[in-house]
Amino acid sequence: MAPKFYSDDLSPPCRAVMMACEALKIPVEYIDTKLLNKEHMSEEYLKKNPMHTVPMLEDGDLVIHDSHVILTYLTEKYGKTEPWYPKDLKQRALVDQKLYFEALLFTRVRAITYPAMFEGVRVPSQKVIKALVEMFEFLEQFLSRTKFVAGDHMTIADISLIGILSTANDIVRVDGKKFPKTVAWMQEMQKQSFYQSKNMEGKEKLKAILNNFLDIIHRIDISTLKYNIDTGKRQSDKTYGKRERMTLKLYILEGSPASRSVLMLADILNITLDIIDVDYFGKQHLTPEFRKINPLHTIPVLVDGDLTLHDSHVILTYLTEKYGRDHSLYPKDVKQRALIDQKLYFDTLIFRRMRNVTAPAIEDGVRRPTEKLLIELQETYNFTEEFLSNTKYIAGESLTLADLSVGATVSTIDRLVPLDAKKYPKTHAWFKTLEQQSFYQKCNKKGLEQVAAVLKNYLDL
Ligand SMILES: N[C@@H](CCC(=O)N[C@@H](CS)C(=O)NCC(=O)O)C(=O)O
Repeated sequence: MAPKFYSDDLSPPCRAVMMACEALKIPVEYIDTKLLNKEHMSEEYLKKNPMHTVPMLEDGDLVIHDSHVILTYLTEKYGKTEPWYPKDLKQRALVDQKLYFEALLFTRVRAITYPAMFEGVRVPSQKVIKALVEMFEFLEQFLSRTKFVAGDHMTIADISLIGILSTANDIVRVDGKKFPKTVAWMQEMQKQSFYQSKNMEGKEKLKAILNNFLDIIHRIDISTLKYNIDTGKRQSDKTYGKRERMTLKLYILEGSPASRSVLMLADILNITLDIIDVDYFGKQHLTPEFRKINPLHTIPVLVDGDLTLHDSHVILTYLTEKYGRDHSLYPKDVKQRALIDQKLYFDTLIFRRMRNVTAPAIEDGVRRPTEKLLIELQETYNFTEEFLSNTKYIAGESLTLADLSVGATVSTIDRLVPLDAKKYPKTHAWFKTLEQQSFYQKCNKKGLEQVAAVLKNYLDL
C-alpha cells in the first residue's frame, strides 16, 4: 500500500515532497489537509503529529512529520538514492547540509508570512527582510562553487530549496544582478516538469493570499538595504588552530548546545578532534577567514580533509557513520533512522526558538523577551513530553543522536524557562538520565554553566 501523504500545496515543504514524488516516480496517496480550514489542528491529526505541521507521511505504523525526513525516507525506501540522495557518505553529508539550510530558510520566510497572516504585520521589519536576503547571499556563494546546491547533480536538496525559494522570491525578489547564479539555478529548476506540475499552482495561490496581507510584495528593493555580508571584523589577530594540523578539526563555541552535542558524541565515540574555540563575542565567526570556511558563519564546523561541514546535525550523522563502532546511536534501519532524523529536525526548531530569545538579548540589548517568545520556548516541553510518552529516549528505547542534540538544547532552554518536573515528568526523567551520563558531565556541563552565566547578564527573566 502506498504511504499516505498529508499535504496542502500552499505549503512550500509540502510542495517540495510533491515535486520529489513526481520527479522520482514515488507513489503516495495524497490526503488533502487544508491549513486554512484548520484540518491540521483536528484531534485525529494531532494524535499522529503533535507538532500539527504539514507535510506528514504515514507509512503503516511509521509517522513522519518533517519534509526533509519524508524526502530522505522515501528516496531510501523506493531505492531512488542515486543521484538524488547519494549513498556516498561525503556526498550525502553535503545534501543533508543543504536540507538543514532549507530548514533555516523556511524559518526566515515564516518570520515574514506568519506575522503578516496571523498578527496583521503588513510591513515586515528591515531585520527580517535582511535575514531573508542574507540567505540569498549564502545560496549565491554555494552556487558559485557548484551547479546545483549540493554538487554538480540535481538532488533532493535542490527540490527542497526551490519549494521555499520560489515563495521567498514572491516576497523579496531574488535580484538577478546581485544573485546571478541563484537566478540561473532557479530558472533551471523552473524548467523541470515536476516544478510546473507540482509547484506552480500552490505557489501562485499562496502568493495571491500573501498579497492580501503584505504591503511589500514585489516592492522590496534590496539595494536600499544597508545589509552587507562583510560587516564582520576585517582582520582577526587570532589564527585558527592551536596545534599542529590534524585530520579532523572542529570549530566550536562551547556555550552553544549545537557544539556541545558534537563534543558529547566525540566523547562517546572516542574520536580525537583538533578543537578550535571561536571567539563569538569578538565576532570571529564573522571574519572573512571564517566565512571562507563556512559562508553561513555558524558554529560548529567540522573539517575532515577536503570536506567541510556546517550544521551540528549533519556533523553528528557524518561522524557516527564514519567513526561509529556500532550503529546503536544512528541505526541503519530506514524507519528507525527516519525517527531519529525527525527529532534532529525538531532540534532545529527548538534551537531557533531559543535563539529568538538569546540573540536579541546579546546582540540588541533586549533584556525582556516577549510573552509570545517565552510561550513558544515553553512549548518545547509539550512536544518532548508527547515524544517521551511512548519511549524512554527521544527517538526510541535506546540512546541515539537525537538525545544528544535535543538534550543539549533542552539543557539550555531549561536555564531560560525552567523545566517543571510536575508538569513534564517524562521529560524531567529523561533529562535526569542524560545528566548522569559521563559524556554529559564531561562535555555539556561546563559549556552550559558558561552560557547560563552569560545569559544572566543579558536577560531579566
Ligand atoms: N520543518 C517542517 C516545517 C513544516 C511546517 O511548519 N509547515 C507549515 C505549513 S508551511 C505548517 O504546517 N503550519 C501549521 C502549524 O504549524 O500549525 C517541514 O519541513 O516539514
